[in-house]
Amino acid sequence: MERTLVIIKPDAVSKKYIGDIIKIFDQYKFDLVALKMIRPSRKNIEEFYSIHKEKEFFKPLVEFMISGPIVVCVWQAQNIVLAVREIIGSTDSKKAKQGTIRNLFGTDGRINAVHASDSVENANKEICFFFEKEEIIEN
Ligand code: FUP
Repeated sequence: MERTLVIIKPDAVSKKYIGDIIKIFDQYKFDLVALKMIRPSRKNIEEFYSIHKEKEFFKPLVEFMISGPIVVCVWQAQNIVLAVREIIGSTDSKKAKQGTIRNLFGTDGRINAVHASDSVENANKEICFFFEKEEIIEN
């Protein structure tokens, strides 16, 4: 069984897409095992995206991610990590396949509605980054 971290980003929260996005994952019968709405600190987001700290888009990315509340959630199912990456679509919402979450709810290469872990290894790190063990439901 795998788990993955999904972030509903500030654009999707402010546009009232939280319910639509959760419903999509529910329809796949994935299990929601943790969920909270937070206002992440600048330091938090800089650390979360530290792999991109030398990139020219780092500063605007951080500003965007702290521009409003976000929803962080953990979903569980067999082989879920790659499945969710397919369901969200490619990074740039303008290029994301039709029907993917980024295509439906995102705007461009930065304002793209959601984040999802890109590997099992990163999923485990990202889940620990946002959640204490006690906050995750053990089935
Ligand atoms: P992804 O794993 O699809 O979220 O993509 P990346 O890890 O490559 O990028 C992380 C975030 O950086 C993206 F969600 C949006 C932002 N980004 C930009 O703002 N500009 C870019 O050119 C690439 C990524």
